[in-house]
Amino acid sequence: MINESTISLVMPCRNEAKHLAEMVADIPDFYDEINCVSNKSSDDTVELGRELEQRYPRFTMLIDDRAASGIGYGYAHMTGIEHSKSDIVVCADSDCTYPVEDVPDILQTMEKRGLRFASCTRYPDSAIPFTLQMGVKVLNFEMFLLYGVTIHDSLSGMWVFERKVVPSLHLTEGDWNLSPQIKLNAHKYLGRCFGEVKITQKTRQGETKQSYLKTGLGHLMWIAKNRFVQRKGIQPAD
Ligand SMILES: Nc1nc2c(ncn2[C@@H]2O[C@H](COP(=O)(O)OP(=O)(O)O)[C@@H](O)[C@H]2O)c(=O)[nH]1
Ligand SMILES: [Mg+2]
Repeated sequence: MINESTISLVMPCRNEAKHLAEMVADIPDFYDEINCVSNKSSDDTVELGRELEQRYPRFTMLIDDRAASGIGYGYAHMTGIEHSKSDIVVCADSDCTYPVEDVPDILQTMEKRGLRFASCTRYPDSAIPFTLQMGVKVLNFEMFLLYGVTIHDSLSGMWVFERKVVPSLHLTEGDWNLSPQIKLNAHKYLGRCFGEVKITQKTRQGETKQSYLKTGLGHLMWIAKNRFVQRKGIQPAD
């Protein structure tokens, strides 16, 4: 798969100027395209992105400043995915935490297991703070109870998938809830072609800007509410 396929990287980005140049310089050559999408950055992220576009022909700085209650993580992803032209799309934060260099191995695992969408699970990982692990476990359990899906990392922000499955993902959530939505929809519409692949998380560069408690409660509500939303007339993709 890796030999024949082209690969796009999608990076949602808000105020990551301090380490963005370093991160982009380290992105392996097997990525044909890098779509970094700034959402309401108030530091030099966008200006730096313009410089990186001059330096690296495969790099594009996109801007999507839409936000839902101040958050635009989902909008940034949707815009990056929409602009991706490769066979394979890889989504990962712009904070150096996700091992984007491991994608060849991930693709091999996907091929062996017949997956078209892989959510990259960070768990089990004892290095992740206990309270964060507990929060994720609660959401994993909620997903199991309400959707029958067994998942180890309901909030992973790294996904690898065939671009052909994008219409099956039915992405609509502009805020943090795009993260549970993409997994639940991949499970719902792709069935056995959806699965998790283990990764090892790295140290974050720069500070997280989110409140885990507030975001976690938002996810808890959204996952429950989404269970009862009727989707009429939606057909799975080929
Ligand atoms: N905080 C925040 N980050 C955003 C937003 N839109 C895009 N991002 C990017 O989304 C990624 C995830 O945010 P992060 O702070 O790393 O959250 P965490 O991984 O849960 O700690 C990062 O690459 C951010 O730069 C947004 O609306 N708010
Ligand atoms: Mg992150």
